[in-house]
Amino acid sequence: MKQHTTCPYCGVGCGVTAELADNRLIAVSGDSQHPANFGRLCIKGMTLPETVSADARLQLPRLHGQAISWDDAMTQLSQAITEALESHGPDSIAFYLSGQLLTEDYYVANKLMKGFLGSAQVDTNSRLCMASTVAGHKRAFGADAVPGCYADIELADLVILAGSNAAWNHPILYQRIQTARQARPAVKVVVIDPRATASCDIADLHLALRPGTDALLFNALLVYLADQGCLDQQYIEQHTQGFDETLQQARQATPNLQQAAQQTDLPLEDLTRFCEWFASTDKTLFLFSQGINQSSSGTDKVNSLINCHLATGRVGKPGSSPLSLTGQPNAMGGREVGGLANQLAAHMDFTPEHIDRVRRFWNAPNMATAPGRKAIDLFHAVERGEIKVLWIMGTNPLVSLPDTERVKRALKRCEWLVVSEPMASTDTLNLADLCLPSTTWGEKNGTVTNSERRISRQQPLLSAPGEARQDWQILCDLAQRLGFGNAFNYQHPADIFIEHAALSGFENQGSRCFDISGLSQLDQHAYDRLQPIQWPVTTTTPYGTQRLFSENRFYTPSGKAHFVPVQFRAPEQTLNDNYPLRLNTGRIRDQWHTMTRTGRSERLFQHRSEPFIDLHPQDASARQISTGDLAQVENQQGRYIGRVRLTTDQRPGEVFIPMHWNHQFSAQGRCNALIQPVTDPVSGQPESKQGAVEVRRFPARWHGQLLTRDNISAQLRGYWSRQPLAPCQQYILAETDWPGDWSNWCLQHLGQRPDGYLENPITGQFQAYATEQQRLKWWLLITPTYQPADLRQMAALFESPSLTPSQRGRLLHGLDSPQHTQVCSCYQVDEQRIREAIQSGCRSVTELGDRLSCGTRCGSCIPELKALLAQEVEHATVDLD
Ligand SMILES: Nc1nc2c(c(=O)[nH]1)N[C@H]1C(S)=C(S)[C@@H](COP(=O)(O)OP(=O)(O)OC[C@H]3O[C@@H](n4cnc5c(=O)[nH]c(N)nc54)[C@H](O)[C@@H]3O)O[C@H]1N2
Ligand SMILES: Nc1nc2c(c(=O)[nH]1)N[C@H]1C(S)=C(S)[C@@H](COP(=O)(O)OP(=O)(O)OC[C@H]3O[C@@H](n4cnc5c(=O)[nH]c(N)nc54)[C@H](O)[C@@H]3O)O[C@H]1N2
Ligand code: SF4
Ligand SMILES: [Mo]
Repeated sequence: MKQHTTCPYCGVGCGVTAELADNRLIAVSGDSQHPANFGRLCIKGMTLPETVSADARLQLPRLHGQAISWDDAMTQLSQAITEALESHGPDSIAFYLSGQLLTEDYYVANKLMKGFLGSAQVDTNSRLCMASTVAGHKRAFGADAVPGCYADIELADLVILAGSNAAWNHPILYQRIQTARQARPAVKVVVIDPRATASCDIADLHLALRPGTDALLFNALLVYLADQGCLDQQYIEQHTQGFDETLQQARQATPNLQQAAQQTDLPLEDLTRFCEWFASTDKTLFLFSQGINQSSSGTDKVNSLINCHLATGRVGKPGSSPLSLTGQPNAMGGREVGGLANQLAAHMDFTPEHIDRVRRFWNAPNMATAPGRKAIDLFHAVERGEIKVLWIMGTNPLVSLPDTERVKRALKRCEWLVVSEPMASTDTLNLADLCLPSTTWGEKNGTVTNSERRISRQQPLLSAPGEARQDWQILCDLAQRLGFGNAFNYQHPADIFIEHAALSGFENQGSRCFDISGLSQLDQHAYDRLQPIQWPVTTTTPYGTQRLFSENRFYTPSGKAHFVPVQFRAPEQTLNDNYPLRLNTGRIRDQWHTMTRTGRSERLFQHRSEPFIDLHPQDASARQISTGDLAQVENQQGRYIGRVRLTTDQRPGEVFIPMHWNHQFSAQGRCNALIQPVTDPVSGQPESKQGAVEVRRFPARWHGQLLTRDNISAQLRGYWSRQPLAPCQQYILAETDWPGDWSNWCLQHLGQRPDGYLENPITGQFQAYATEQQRLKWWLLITPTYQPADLRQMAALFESPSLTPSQRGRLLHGLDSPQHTQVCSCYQVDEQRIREAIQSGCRSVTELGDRLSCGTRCGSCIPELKALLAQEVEHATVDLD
């Protein structure tokens, strides 16, 4: 059976065709009809079947570690909420939600809190993600509305990627840019990012600016546009306000390009070229993401780039717009239902008029009347003990919020920490008092909205494991118990969606941009068959709306767009003698956030299998660190340990670490241990990309590689990182002191002395294994220096029902081939094979694909293939396929 649904990962929002049999997801492919991806999927989408099995799922509610019934769980929760309400008032209860909930879940949570419990203490992980763009849009357009659409990619002559590594994080959109550029070679691509990322592969110009200086760059562009007479004067006069002050402000700090080049650390020539291209290209599409948003001046950065678009009249025109790339699959849906603490619902605010309107629509007994706390402040209130019941849904804040130790203190302090989560073990869930098993992708039924305002259906494909429930149902159950049953009597997600659609049109009359009242008449049948559609959807635009503001009417009081004067501010986390390195954090190609789902796929670990530290060779040699060493990144608040990779892709003085690793997969791999909780004053978004740190070599005395049948993370000390292999778990270990007796060490840490071992006192190597009823239990290799090996063949011995003598011999003597970085995850082709193929004559990505298949499926590894070609072949003629 085939079923159309939507990918649960990034904000591209690709359509997925799922193939099912016997309640199993057999295969997925790209939905050729879906306008986001037209049949393509990236590696994360393609590996969905590897991540949906019922093992590792939370199947029953748990209270303080004990399984309990749903009835007991919800009774206890409703009592706790009632008590908190009575003793401490509504602001002692809080929800922390997620851009990965479906719109229907989100709507119900927001309605319950803001309309019925009477508190606006609801915030979401979108605060860490899109809050600066939301605030920037509202300041410029009067509404949080994305003017452009994906079809602009094929129309644009200049595509700018600012603070976005789309090649890895929005791969299908990146491929659309790549294809457009092949079709029309005149198309130019500019990447603005302190690092040279995979996205630079198709860049005609890479501006490796000093971190945090984007607003200076865009201010300089504005001044340039004015000085060169490249403004759209008519547009500025008729459709905008605030231009003169804005230009004046920009000019004050950045009077000319020479100065700007100095301030941003860019070659004047490159900066000038960028300004010339922008000035002379009408069809300019400006894509931006977390390098812009996650900053203590994120909202200003957003407005400074929108200012340049307003100054040239390039908003909502074909091929010409600012277009924010949203991260999570339903970041947009959350904004539509008002999931942020400073929003109401359906793009309404906390004004008396809007509060009253929502109150009447919901028939709400306890409307919240003022905005609640934004995420960072909310967790600080939790730390102070002001929040008695905190309910976290669909996010893992112990990993993703800045200042991990402080978040941990807060979570431990909270009297009633409730976490709804599909997985059995996550860093946050493991601190919860009450764990509620939720469904997840594949079981959920509802809608998500992607970066271009397109609403798509996620369909239920599989039955929920154990007693997992839909998030909206859990919320409605609570609402019933609190006496609000009538307002939460939904039978199906369609009922919720229709109410949400009706609210968007309620007393709207064109006053609010978000209007999907055209969908408020759907019945369940039509909802189930809803085709992807872009909002607004009204009676006059029943088929949706591709671009916004094409008619130059904005949602500000004057109807005009606002220029926002921007004064540059440097990052708040300042470098000093103790912490002289700038810490950048972000994503890798094959993992999704805190790895709760992608971390279940063996394949997705082959590209990067350990927490790592990208370091410039100059910084490394100054600290006597070599490639492959373990190192610790540290500052006054925390520590991160990872494997060093030397790279000149970033400037000296800058360090990059991934955001993904956490205590389920490593000893000290949580990057947010190092980020201070400083935020943008307008949006409240944390400055996640500009930490201040020092790096030191981790003084390992020995290195271990361990395969075990069980997850034994809790028993390990020192450095460890874990990755799943099909039949077992693989650990990489390191410690700073040498144990006297390895056999004892095994007993202590692995629960059993070896059945067989081999120790070489000269080299210091120790190799051992243990069995349980003839089956392999664990295998261990200790070496004084780290020699990574591909252990997949050794791991296969876990499948042997009874180890033969020759297998036992292999366990002590054999070692698989050295480990090489996997480049193509689809066809599992590693770096070594690719280098060999190049050495034996392959000269292009196509030839590599013909020989090894690499790069021929999802295409995400093509930038890496090209980089290897360039490294291996001097003056290689590399195809741009
Ligand atoms: N593979 C994968 N894809 C994902 C996700 C994932 O976890 N894994 N997550 C999704 C989510 S929720 C999001 S929000 C998006 C994020 O997508 P992106 O924004 O592309 O992701 P990041 O890697 O966090 O950051 C992008 C770039 O910002 C750069 N940067 C750092 N500081 C600055 C600066 O001061 N100025 C500029 N111009 N750039 C800077 C970094 O070097 C980095 O390359 O990805 C989505 N897609
Ligand atoms: N330093 C640094 N920190 C960052 C970032 C960065 O670039 N640098 N990026 C930030 C950004 S942009 C983002 S979006 C966040 C992401 O950070 P998080 O939101 O914390 O990360 P996820 O791993 O996506 O967490 C989602 C959780 O919800 C669970 N889940 C999945 N499906 C469902 C469901 O249907 N219902 C429920 N109830 N739960 C579900 C998952 O198993 C997982 O535990 O991280 C932010 N933090
Ligand atoms: S690009 Fe994003 S939405 Fe599309 S398949 Fe990949 S992760 Fe899923
Ligand atoms: Mo995000």
